[in-house]
Amino acid sequence: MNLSSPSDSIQFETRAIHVGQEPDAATGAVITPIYQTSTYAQSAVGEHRGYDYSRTDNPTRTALQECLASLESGRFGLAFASGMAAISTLLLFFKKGDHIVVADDVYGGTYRLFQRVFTEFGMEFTFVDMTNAAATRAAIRPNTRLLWLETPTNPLLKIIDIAEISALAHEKHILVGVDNTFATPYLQRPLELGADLVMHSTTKYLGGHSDVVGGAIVTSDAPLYERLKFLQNAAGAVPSPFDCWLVLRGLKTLALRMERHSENALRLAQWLERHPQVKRVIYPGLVSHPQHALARLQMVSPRGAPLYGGMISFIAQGGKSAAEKIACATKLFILAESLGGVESLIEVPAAMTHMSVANSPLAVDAGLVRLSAGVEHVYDLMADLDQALESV
Ligand code: P1T
Repeated sequence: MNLSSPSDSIQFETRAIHVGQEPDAATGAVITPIYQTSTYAQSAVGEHRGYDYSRTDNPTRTALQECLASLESGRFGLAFASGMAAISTLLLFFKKGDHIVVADDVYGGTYRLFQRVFTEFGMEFTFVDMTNAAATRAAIRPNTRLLWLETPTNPLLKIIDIAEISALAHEKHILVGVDNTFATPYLQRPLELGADLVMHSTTKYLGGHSDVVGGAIVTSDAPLYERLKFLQNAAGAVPSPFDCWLVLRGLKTLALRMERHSENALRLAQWLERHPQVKRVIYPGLVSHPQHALARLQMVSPRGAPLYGGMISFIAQGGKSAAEKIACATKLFILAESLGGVESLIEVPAAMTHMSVANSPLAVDAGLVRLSAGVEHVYDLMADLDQALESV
């Protein structure tokens, strides 16, 4: 059975466990081995079995790339050493004078890479509220080559209409890239909605256990893939075989975890919205979220149910000092950067993950608290947040 084509009739959960992961041909090992090798024996000069050097290709990485491509309904996957390595490699596809329109709420490291590294090479970036299609259209210039967005965005959880943005970009032959880290392909498949490429920090939900740093790009555009594959090898920001194996292991339970992350987050968000110490809760699954109607349509699991993911942001009564006190007072929610692991995390973006947008138009409210709802029992998570909120 060839499981590597996205058109296969087998379902998402099954593909997560089997695509690219046939039992090992040499030994029958059910789990893809960690091919911890830098190089491969050649039978004659230039004659090998598809692998000549592990920066170029490695069988554990191949398995991961095929599985990721299938889950994102794409033809080609590429794995990288981190989410930032994936974005950096993508930016090498462009050149001096090219213009990129970026959503005005993105991970702080993405903003830093664009504004403080690639502008130095003569590339231009405009940040715009992509929930507004007219504003996005107005930001496009003759030299615009890419529209780049996250949805839900980090950390404000805005929902951007991928189909609408893709349609307006394609009128002008501009590529659309979606950082699908927060939603994961279990909740949202941007390529099916018209995007040209999908990117992930596999560090987050795809790995799922806070024990690996990685990144990925998936596309169905063959020329784009060929160039990115060339750049993956040329620039060399590749993941280790062990790191690929950890992400592969995470993928097997992605569907189960995303169901529970989403269930816990929705219940926590609804509960927080009624809490007297909380001023405002931002969660796409709440009816009060400005793009809730869009989220209901765009964030749909392969089982057909809207699911809104595990990320919640809220503003506490009492602003910055209250936010920092709450983040230090939780016991189960661990105060840490990152997200998407089975354990719940809490952080204050303005002082942590989004320090690099301080004093920019993208600056985040200092009173904003971001939660990554894990898969613990929701009552324990509520009790923990309650005691932290009450302590302020
Ligand atoms: O950390 P790394 O694997 O390099 O991925 C960067 C990245 C890219 N895109 C999004 C949407 C992200 O959230 C991240 C990393 N974010 C955090 C570490 C964080 O706590 O938000």
